[in-house]
Amino acid sequence: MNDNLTNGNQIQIEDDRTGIDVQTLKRAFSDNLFYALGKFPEIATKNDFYMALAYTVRDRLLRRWLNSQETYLKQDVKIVCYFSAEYLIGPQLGKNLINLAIVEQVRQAVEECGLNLDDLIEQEEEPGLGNGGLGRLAACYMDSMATLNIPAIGYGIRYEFGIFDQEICEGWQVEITDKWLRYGNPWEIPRTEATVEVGLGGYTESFYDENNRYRVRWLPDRTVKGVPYDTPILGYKTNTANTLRLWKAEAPESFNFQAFNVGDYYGAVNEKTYSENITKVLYPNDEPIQGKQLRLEQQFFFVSCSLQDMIRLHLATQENLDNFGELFAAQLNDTHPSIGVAELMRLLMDVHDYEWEQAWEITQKTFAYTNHTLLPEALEKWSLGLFGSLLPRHLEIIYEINRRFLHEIRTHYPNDVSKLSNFSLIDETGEKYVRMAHLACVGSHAINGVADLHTQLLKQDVLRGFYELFPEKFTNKTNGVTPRRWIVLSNPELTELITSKIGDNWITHLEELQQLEPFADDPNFRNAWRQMKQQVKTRLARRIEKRCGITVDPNYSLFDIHVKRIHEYKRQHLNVLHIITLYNRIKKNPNIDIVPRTFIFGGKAAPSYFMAKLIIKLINSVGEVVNNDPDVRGRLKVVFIPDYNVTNSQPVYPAADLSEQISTAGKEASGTGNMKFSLNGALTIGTLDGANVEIRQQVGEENFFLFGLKAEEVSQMKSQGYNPWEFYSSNEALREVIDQISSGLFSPEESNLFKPLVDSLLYHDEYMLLADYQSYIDCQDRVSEAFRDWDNWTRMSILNTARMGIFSSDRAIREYCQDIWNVQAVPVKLEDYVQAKG
Ligand code: 475
Repeated sequence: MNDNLTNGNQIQIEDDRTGIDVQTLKRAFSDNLFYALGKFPEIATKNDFYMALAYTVRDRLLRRWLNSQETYLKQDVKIVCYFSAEYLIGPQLGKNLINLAIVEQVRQAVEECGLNLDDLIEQEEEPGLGNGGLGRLAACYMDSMATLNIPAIGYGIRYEFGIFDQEICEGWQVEITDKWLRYGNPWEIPRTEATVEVGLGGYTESFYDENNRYRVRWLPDRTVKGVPYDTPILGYKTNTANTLRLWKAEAPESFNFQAFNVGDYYGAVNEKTYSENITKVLYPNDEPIQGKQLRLEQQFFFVSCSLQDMIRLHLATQENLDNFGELFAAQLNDTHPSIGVAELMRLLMDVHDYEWEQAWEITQKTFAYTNHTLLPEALEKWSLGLFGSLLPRHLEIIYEINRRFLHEIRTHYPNDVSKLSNFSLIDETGEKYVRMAHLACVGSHAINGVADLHTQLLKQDVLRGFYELFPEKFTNKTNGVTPRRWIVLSNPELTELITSKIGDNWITHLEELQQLEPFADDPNFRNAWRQMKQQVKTRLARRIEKRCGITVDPNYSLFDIHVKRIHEYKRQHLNVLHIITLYNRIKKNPNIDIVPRTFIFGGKAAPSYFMAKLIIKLINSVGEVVNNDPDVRGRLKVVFIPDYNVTNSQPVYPAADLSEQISTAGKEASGTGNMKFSLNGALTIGTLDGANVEIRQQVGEENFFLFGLKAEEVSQMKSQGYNPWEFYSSNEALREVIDQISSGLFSPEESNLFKPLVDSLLYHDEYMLLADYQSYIDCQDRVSEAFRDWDNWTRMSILNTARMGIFSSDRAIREYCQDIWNVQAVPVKLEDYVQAKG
């Protein structure tokens, strides 16, 4: 303890909750263990230690967090409100240590307590509040906004159960409830004082107010309370800490009392359960589920809570809402929050007395919409019946938006009635639906896709009419990922190597990775690079051994990795066709000279998506045969890593030699895993789809393995009547592979097991695997040949990392700020900010 007494007789004791020297950290850690967890070290569990450390770290970012909020409130600054039904922020401890720049002190402090920092970091249960790319993008953007000192609030849903945990039993996916809150969440603070109420159901009535103005009011038949839970999102080495505000649904007390008074105790409790259901569970589909009332309730609930919250914040410093759109930029992360357009109109008109025209101007100025998908079946729509019974007032408002909009259409296209039904916010082609993408498009001042190709296809295809009508609204914002999590935290070996050559400025200015280019020709650097790769591959190999009981060779085997949600359009099964093709070559000639490969898969299938689950089973079944065939002699290994999530993905990206990005061209909006791989020095085998196109442009054609049909060739071939059978019957190797799957070679106990998959390929092949098969195999052969030349492979690997700088989410956020949000950075002061030493 005397270590805190310094400078002779001038006594300085660092605050237990802010000091960041090793001794203070140790004391804070044991204080938290005692006072927050109520444990002596002797009886503390690993989780107690994790919690004590998490509180110790949280203490150290609270000052920044509160100062940030105070700064935003005092100055009239414009705030970005990111509206997203999903956030996949991943574990927080490691990230916060990096952003506070206190990793080494903390490592030493816990070591001196006889603990290991990496073990404690691994103890954290991540908040799996999203399905995949869309939710993870929201998390990267929150990180970048904080790092760039952009005032921001992330609004979303605090699901009690996030995305299910996946186990693999006999090769099949089994879903386990994600009880992420079981042991407590040290990062969130409930703000019950900011609770709001949300109505649902009921009816509307019109009336004349005291000024004899015609008005409408909504009389909901039930209300739900929204309680905000706040998580600080600290930027990297800056004072800005923004808020992720997630809403939990609770029953209003009044219901309980009312029912209790009439003695209906059961009814009261039932009502409570019903209300709280709204934020109970994340829908585990990465495509929308049509027609589920609870899903619409979730969307409306969090959007209404958030807009009411913004209005409250606004009116704390402003006289009225006239300049709401000047002080808030609300970004709609896909159509999931697009009901916000109607809800803001309702709040402005029915609650705050605005006239339609001014309310509409404010609404359009406030919202902007990001589209994330080209799959037509993924466009959200709600049947009028369901919509009207849950949100009667919003349906009226949507009708009025539509009436005015279609009036514009009529003037714009006077002689074309077909335009009316194409543009209408209401789909009247069969059963009637509200089209959420149309609502988002008319209610926003900006619309963007998430990669160049995706934005082009939106303009040509999915949102073509809207593009013709308002071309000025459309922009592209190619996705990006945060280098803090996806390089610094996930790949310390690479971080150190890069920094040893070019310093560490690249962590916030990722373009500076360019400075690595000259080192691609330096034999010493290449050696160091290869060793680094070997080291991280060995790390992953150990995990695989532990987790799956499969031994893989990190030294000579090419790590060929395919991780993402399981989906037919992402074509994990095309990868399987390649594995079987190689297997057949070995079986025909056991002494064949083949480049050893480890095929690593990971990803969850939506629980109701039969074909995706069958693909998981196929991967595992093929693995079972290939991994255990003595003829293979370990040259091919197939691994399925269970429960792919942010935590489990972090050791995966750094260890890849080859990144599989093989979606059918025109189907993957962008991809972000593709960026994480290439940034970590993997080479990509990919189609010209999503951001692959731009990645290839950046890294150079010669450093990218391209194959397959292009988007326009896909649609051309489709329109000419694509026949997969022709490819099957004319390609011997392909035929053999398909026949083996159908014959039960990989499912001896049930030979018909994979029939649905085979039939789908032979008779429909929606995603054109058979058309792309030969091109894929040829390209994989080029990959193998290239891998034999280790030195050149390493060179290509270095060039990939060096040229990937533009795929930082910092770059993406700067573009959103300039082109869509019109917001500026606001530096936050911290008088007693204690700089990290050394
Ligand atoms: C794209 N999720 C990627 C990524 O832009 C892209 C849909 C409905 C309900 C719940 N979740 C979803 C998505 O649509 C999604 O994740 N889309 C992905 O967004 C970020 O990189 O290509 O597929």
